Amino acid sequence: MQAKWRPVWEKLDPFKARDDGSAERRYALTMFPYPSGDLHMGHAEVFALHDVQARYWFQQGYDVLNPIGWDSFGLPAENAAIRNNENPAVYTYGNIETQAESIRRYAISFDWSRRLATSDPEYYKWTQWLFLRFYEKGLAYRKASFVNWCPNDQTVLANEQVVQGACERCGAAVTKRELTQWYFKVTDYAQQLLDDMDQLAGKWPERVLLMQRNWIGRSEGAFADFVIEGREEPIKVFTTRPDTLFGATFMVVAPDSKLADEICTAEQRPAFEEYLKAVKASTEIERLSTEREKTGVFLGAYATNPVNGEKVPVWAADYVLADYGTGAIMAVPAQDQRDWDFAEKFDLPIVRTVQPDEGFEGKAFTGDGPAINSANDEVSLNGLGVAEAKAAIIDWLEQNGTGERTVNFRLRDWLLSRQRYWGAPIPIIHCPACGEVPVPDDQLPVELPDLRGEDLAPKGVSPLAAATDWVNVSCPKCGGDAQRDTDTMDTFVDSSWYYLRYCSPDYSEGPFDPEAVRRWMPAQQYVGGVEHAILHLLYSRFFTKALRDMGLLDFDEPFTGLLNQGQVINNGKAMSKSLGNGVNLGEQIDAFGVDAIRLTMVFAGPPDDDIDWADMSPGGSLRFLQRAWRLAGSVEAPVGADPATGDLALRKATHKTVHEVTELLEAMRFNVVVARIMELVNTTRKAIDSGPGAADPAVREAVETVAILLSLVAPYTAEDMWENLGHEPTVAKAGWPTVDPALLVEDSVEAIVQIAGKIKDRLQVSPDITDADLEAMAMASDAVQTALAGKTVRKVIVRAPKLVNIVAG
Ligand code: ANZ
Ligand code: ZN
Repeated sequence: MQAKWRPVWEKLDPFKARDDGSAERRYALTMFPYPSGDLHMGHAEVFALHDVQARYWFQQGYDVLNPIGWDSFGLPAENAAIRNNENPAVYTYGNIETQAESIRRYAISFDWSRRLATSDPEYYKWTQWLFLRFYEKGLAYRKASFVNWCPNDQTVLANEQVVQGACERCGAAVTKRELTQWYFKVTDYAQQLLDDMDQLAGKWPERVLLMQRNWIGRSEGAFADFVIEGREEPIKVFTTRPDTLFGATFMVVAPDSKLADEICTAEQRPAFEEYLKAVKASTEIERLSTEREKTGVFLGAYATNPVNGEKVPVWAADYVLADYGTGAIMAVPAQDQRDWDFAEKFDLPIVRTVQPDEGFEGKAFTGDGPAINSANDEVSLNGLGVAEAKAAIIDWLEQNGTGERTVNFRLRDWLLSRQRYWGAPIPIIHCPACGEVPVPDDQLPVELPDLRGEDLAPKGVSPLAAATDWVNVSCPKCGGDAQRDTDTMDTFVDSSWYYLRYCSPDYSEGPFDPEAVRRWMPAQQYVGGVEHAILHLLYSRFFTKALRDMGLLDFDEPFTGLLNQGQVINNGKAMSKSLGNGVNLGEQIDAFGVDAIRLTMVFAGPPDDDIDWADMSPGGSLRFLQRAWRLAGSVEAPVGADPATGDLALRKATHKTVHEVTELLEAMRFNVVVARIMELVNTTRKAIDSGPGAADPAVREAVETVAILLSLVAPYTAEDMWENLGHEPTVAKAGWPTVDPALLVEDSVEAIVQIAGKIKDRLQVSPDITDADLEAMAMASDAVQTALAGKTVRKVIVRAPKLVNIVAG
């Protein structure tokens, strides 16, 4: 069937977006693959689910944009290139061809004319162009800071790419390095990223919204100023509990902050330096762990608590992070367990300022309660609950000029520099005279020089730095000797805007044609893995908002629908090389065919559940498809036979199926859709073999319906059925069957007969039975007669067609 239909479809090209205003538009987007080898079972699942939605929209007559491309920059290609002594393009484009062929075979309804790859110079030209627009707006900037460093991949990592202290890609323990790097100012959009989630409520999975909310991590609180002897600037701390200020008995600053280095006294310096070394070797996860024994050093300095004038010692300890809040905290051991542990260990004072509940036996008390020990000459919090006490003390701080109300976010700026080769070069030139100079737009793209093999090996600086011919350029501003930036962009930059490029992939005046984007965006459906719940989706949302503020887009959110498919696992475990439990997609397709694999994926369960391949039966799927296919060969009624003259029961079954399947598709209950198609196949087979027979026009109607519904999941089988039914290809555009509401009326409904509130019988009755007829039927029931034996009927209450209640005694 594959050999037969592929050329036919390729010629018809039925899935090309028309974009001509002839129908309402829909944008069906699926996360584009990374070209590492051939397609795998995970791709097969996500594409199968995505295609149910896309093909449903095609059948409904929408003008659907369903594009495909490749997220083709990144480390695996570079590592393969080092191994094979070649340029990463060889691996990348080889795999893209392999995957493209597999996707075509898998018959996903993509519009191939829009195909793109982020490593194409025509694509990354615009990635660089976008970077420059961000740069002009101050949304891309360089700063020196301690960054996550993967010692194995020899590159920095974004916070998002550090999973439990390890490199997301290779699993090596991540350490810290001080480097000057490029950042995107995502934090400027923290509040909007949070607020606009209201637009996604009910359209995105709740857990994804929750993950984003937590990642953004909004905290309301205050800054408070602690003055240090001999230092003009006070130390600002960020606290979510300003009400506990009277209990702040010491301060802690992040050991790896400038502040710690600056205020440490000469006497304490050796101990501090020693401590700092140990801190740098530990991960953020370790540092924030509450389990771990607290460590720290006294910096030799004292600060003044602004509310009570007490002198409190300033310590450095690794549980305070340099890049959160101000990198310094006021420690309140009585109300914060971390501070309590620290105070106990180093023998620092503890003063309760919130009265714990009766019988409280813990250490730090974090609950609500009346403030105690919290008054100075001007303000008293005593007796106030936490919320009122916060408000009162912030007012006082603001009046005194020693603090202010503020909001803090956990979200940090996006570190985008990578010291690797296979990415979009950062289009900046460093000139000794002019500083950072953007590459002029008309010189884009800054193309990668042709490096290969050992040239690409990780060295801790970008491999591009060694390509001196490429690096050394004249400054676009002054013409003097200057050097290109040698870092490349995080590949998440590439994938933050590809969905916009799809709208006009050949546009040469900019990254996208604003008119085309206006026509297609936002995408109503985005299908992909939950592993992108934070990074990719947050970055794409940030890009959308930033581009909107530059006047390039006119919407707030790029994806108004989101479906996260589950994982395909095997024997209860994620497939992996080390477990040897991988399942080869190509072999599965060879054994069972594309349709059976697709059907198995869709039928396995709700789309967001994991699929354990060990429990699946692609052979069973194949047998079902053969059963469905045989129906088409059985039909004897001619094309165009009027179904109205056909068997009523079968017609009702057909129309009810379409009605239910439509609702199920809208609710994305794709597995139940398959179950309903299976039922209709069985009903139709019965009608042929032992009902009205193959010549009945209702049979043709039923089988044509099966073919159309099945086309969403099993395109080859459906196309073959369609041909056997006497139609021209393609069934994919046959049109969604219309439901005759008259045929949805049930033949009979169930009426319940009760005596003294107890059910005695159930009757199948016409939905429009009269009260009198229903009462007569109830009284004639054997079960009712038996139950009434020897009793007198006092009253009969009838609610046709559902209920008869008999009172007897
Ligand atoms: C005093 C205090 C008393 C605090 C109390 C909490 C409870 P979230 O909610 O996550 O924003 N903090 C501030 N900056 C920090 C840093 N750089 N590293 C580690 N901890 C830091 O947490 C804010 C709270 O975390 C702040 O409020 C501060 O401790 C601490 F009973 O200030 B709190
Ligand atoms: Zn210059």
